[in-house]
Amino acid sequence: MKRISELHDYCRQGWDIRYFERVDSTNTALLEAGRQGAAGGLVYVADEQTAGRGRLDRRWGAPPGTCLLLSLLFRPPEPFIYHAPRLTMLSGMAMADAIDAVTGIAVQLKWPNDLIVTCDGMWRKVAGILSEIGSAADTPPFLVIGIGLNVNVPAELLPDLAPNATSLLGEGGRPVERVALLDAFLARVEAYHAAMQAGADMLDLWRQRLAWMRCEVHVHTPTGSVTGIAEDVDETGALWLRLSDGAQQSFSAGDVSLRV
Ligand code: BT5
Repeated sequence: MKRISELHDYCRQGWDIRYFERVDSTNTALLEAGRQGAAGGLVYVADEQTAGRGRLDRRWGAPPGTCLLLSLLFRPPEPFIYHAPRLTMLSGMAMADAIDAVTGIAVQLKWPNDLIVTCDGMWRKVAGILSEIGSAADTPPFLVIGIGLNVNVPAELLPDLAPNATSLLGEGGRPVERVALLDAFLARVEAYHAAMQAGADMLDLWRQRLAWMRCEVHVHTPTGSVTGIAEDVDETGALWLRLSDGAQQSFSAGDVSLRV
């Protein structure tokens, strides 16, 4: 299998793509680059992360040379609170589209930032997104969106990642060229970005594509779990549940599972 670091001749207009054979975390490194003043459009891609991170300081694992591990730096225009959640939303949609285009595997978005494969009410996680805001003195905040996609992780290594982890190899039965996924992903990010600038609201598109809307779900948070009907998502990306007593409750973070 070709290692991404051997494909440093891949480039795409409008993006400044840098490759790491090994890095602690593409998000951590890109946040630092952003603080040092790096321009939007900088992309870090790694073959291996020694300290890959999920949300809430959770670990993100990836056997070296098997996954797409990347982070994008955005410097959105004002208002930041409008653009930042939408850039995260469009990145998830772009990766789901890229997977479909390159492999034909149907991937769904699961609130807030997971890409999953579903079958008979069961789900398996193929990718996760970590969106982080960076700042430096006297400059507007910037956004780093990191995605870890399990591409060619062999089935026997998946349980080491998480009990419900899957990979494109595991789903489709054949290895997938990571650079083809990267190229398709960046093309879709560009297309969504152009649509957004032309007035399309990524929130509407994202809302339509989220799994389990109008289903009964559990939302697990560090302070406990709440059960309700997943009714909507709002401007900030928060999930709104309708509880059994008719009240509504919103969640800006948490993990969702389907009530079975
Ligand atoms: C996420 O967090 O899903 C966001 C993951 C973002 C990773 C990318 S890789 C490039 C960039 N650089 C970084 O350092 N991070 C980003 P969360 O929803 O908190 O999921 C973390 C949980 O998923 C862990 O607690 C495990 O249970 C599980 N997990 C860890 N590695 C996994 C994998 N490769 N596939 C599926 N599940 C995994």
